[in-house]
Amino acid sequence: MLSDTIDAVATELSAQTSLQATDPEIARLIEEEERRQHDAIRLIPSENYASRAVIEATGTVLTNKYSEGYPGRRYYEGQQVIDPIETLAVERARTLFGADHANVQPYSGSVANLAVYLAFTEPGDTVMGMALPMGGHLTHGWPVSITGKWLRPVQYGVSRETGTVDFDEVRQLAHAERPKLIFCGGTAVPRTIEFDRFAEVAEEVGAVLVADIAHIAGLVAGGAHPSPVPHAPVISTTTHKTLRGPRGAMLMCREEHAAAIDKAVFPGLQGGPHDHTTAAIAVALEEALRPEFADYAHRIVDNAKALAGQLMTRGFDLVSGGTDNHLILIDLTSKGVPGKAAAQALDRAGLETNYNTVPFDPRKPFDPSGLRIGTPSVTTRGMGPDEMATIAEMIDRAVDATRAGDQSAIERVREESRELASAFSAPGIDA
Ligand code: DSN
Repeated sequence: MLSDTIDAVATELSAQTSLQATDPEIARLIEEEERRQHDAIRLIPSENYASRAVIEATGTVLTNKYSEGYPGRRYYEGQQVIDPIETLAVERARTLFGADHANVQPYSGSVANLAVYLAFTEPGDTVMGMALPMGGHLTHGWPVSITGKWLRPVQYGVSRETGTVDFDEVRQLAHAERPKLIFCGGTAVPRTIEFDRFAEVAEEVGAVLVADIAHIAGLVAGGAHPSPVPHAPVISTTTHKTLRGPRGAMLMCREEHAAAIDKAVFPGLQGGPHDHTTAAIAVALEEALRPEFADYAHRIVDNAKALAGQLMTRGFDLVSGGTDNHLILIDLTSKGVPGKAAAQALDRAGLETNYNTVPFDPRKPFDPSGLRIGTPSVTTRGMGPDEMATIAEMIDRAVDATRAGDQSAIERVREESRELASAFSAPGIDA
């Protein structure tokens, strides 16, 4: 037992020495990033801390292997180990989400979405998705994306009054434009995605509904958000956000679409899958299948609600008036501070966020009115409602200091945020 531990420590040390010896500059920068992630209060809603086990799986000899094709049907030999790894990942995804079919090979969420277009559309076809400034994603048909250039996108948004999806608009647009695909989900959606209502509209117009659950996959897995599986024949997700896996993506679908989806991913868009990522996805899915993950998912939402409540008490305007999930979109207009200036000052204060457009934003995307924050990372570190109150107070002070140009106040928040961070370990990072 003791010798196993010594061997493990020796292996780890030799791996570190090896990177250090080969490329001390990169080794130092990685170490610096590790320290930065440890010392900051990370509030970007699409980020998280992957477990040590997930990180270990990504840094393995699996990166040396080519395995174009699928388990049992490869174009390269030597798949004795890769096949069971990919099969495990696929089976765990199917079990966790209750899906008929899973493809774990897409390199990223954008590529996963492109595979969906390839499987179901021809260039020039009409597709529908949420507009990027309303909370959608680039690949849901935004004009600068290939999906906006090579297809004919029609875009829905949110109601000016409620900040939530306007289903009258969705229905009207779908009936008028008859899209082949309807994407639901997005990157700045603080409310429950009503998959059932999107499915009704899709069925009325004969469109395929695609649920992009990249942001909320972990919440769905843990039962803290309704599942798209009964309603959406195709589901796209990344694996590194609330799901806490490695950088990667998955597609899930009903059996009738399995062949088209697989063909679109490989050979349609990609060559060899990233087997080290596949293994790490399998590990993350195993972690997400454990009962404690459901507790984690619910705590993310509890924390977001607590943080939202505290911010509103302090006079912050939240798009849609709050949150149902992991994400909060703050409209800073009433605070008299633009989103970018606030995000940059908060970063200096050790509170990592990102500036974001808010629906109907009068400002430009590179300097918008909003701030997007979320609770996956702080929840992973074990923080709870008390810490959310402290974080809201620090955000409030930093935003006031930004308006007043008070650098020393930002510095004081920096000290306090570092102290808060140091009280909670960060998985995957040695203290
Ligand atoms: N970039 C991701 C996010 O931050 O939400 C979406 O692709």
